[in-house]
Amino acid sequence: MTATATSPGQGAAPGVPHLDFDPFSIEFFADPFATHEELREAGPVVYLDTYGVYGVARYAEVHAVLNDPLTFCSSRGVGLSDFAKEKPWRPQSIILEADPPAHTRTRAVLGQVLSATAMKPLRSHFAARAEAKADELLARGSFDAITDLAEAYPLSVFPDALGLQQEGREHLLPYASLVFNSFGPPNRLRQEAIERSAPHQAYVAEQCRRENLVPGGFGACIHARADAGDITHDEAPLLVRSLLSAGLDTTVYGIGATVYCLARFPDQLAKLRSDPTLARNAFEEAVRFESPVQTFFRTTTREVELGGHSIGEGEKILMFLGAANRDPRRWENPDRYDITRRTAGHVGFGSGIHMCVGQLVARLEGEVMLSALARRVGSIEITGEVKRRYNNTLRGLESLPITITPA
Ligand code: OVV
Repeated sequence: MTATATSPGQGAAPGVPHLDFDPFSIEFFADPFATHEELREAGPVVYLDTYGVYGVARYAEVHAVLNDPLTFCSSRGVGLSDFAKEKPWRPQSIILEADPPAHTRTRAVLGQVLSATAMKPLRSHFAARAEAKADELLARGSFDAITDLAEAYPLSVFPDALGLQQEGREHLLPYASLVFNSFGPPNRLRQEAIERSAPHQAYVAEQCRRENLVPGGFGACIHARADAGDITHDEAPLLVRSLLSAGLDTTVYGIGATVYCLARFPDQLAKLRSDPTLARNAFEEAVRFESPVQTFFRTTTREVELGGHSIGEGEKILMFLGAANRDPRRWENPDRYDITRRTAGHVGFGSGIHMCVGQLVARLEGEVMLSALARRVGSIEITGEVKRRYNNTLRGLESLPITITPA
């Protein structure tokens, strides 16, 4: 392979192994696992010649980078593009793409809006919708587990919980797909998504305004925190935008991953059926096993030692979350989907101060949907062609035709 394309960095530090595969190519997305192993085995830190960036794929280094957010910053973007050198394609996120101290205030607000206390009144409604969805799908028998389940269920609860109007919701999944493609290099996935982004961006900007958000929802709660003085009235719509960006597609991929796992590993479905209280961990283990969010970047703010190498300031580092989540240095039988595994410590939701602020919403959706299925379904069979969906950041399926039978 030829090492060309953009070269943001100064070149690798001496002794760092070079790899020349493209971590944002369709071939890699189709089957990343052998390359993940090569990445981990090459060393604690590698240099990816295709983009002139460092990479980390072992659990220890991914965890270390995530947990030193001032050295490995987010404010220069968590995609390939360095905001110190290139203008962001949309106004910067004030939580994802921010560092302390600015991050601390916005994170506290979203953390409270999406807290355990805030989940309590949602649970019974989320569970009722999951049970209705499971009943409907069981009556149909055969359906597409991506569109009819993994997408349909979150769409039936999350936009209402946010307080969105009915009109225009068809923009939500395309907008999220755009946001996650935008973290990648200027390849076809990113460029085509941005070219087509105007109507989706216009929809999202409009829905983030206070007057368009139904009282009682997450969105209205965020705006109320501006009245309280915790954030400014200009910041509130941008925090709503973060929920619209990251709150829906991610759970679609998480639920899709879990169903795909249960369809492929019937012994694990049997275990789940015999004890539906395992539903929450079955979801969590699927987040580890498939890692719906595969990668994020950080940018170094100073010269720093990592994995025995000295890395200069202003270098992009690509974190392979999916590879860390299957690192045999950290996990026993990492390539086994095991719903009774101790999943704590996986980095599928990240780690440290930026760890998924919506994780309780995600787990609630995952738990109640999988629990509803566990209590009704006897078997899951894949009955058609499994088609992969390609995105610069997200790993998941386009289509998963299945037939389910009653217990
Ligand atoms: C975690 C995440 C993904 C995408 C967008 C955002 C956050 C945001 O804050 O906009």
